[in-house]
Amino acid sequence: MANVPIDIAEALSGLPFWRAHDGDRPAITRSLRFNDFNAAFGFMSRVALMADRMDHHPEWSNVYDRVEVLLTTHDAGGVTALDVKLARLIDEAAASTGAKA
Ligand code: H2B
Repeated sequence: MANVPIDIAEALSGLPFWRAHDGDRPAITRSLRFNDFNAAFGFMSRVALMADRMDHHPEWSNVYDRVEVLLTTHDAGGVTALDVKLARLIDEAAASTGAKA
């Protein structure tokens, strides 16, 4: 079952661009920077379509060329395989949209 919390360190072991959220709840985060707003928003548009198809949605924010992403599974109260799957898709979208970090 995909909706069961997993160990965050284990989840992060296969996700070199991600780190543990330093906050009040279990989550993983990635900070990204792009060439400009157009690239950042293009990335967000791609991810939005994938996330909605998965019915699994990021918490994120954008300031010009930067995007901050936080993934957690609200229903499960932790990080699950769904977050790892979405993180991988985000990494692919980031690479193909010219993410710098
Ligand atoms: N996204 C995330 N990140 N966690 C959830 O628990 C979640 C979601 N639940 N997207 C979904 C939608 C749920 O609220 C709907 C009703 O399926």
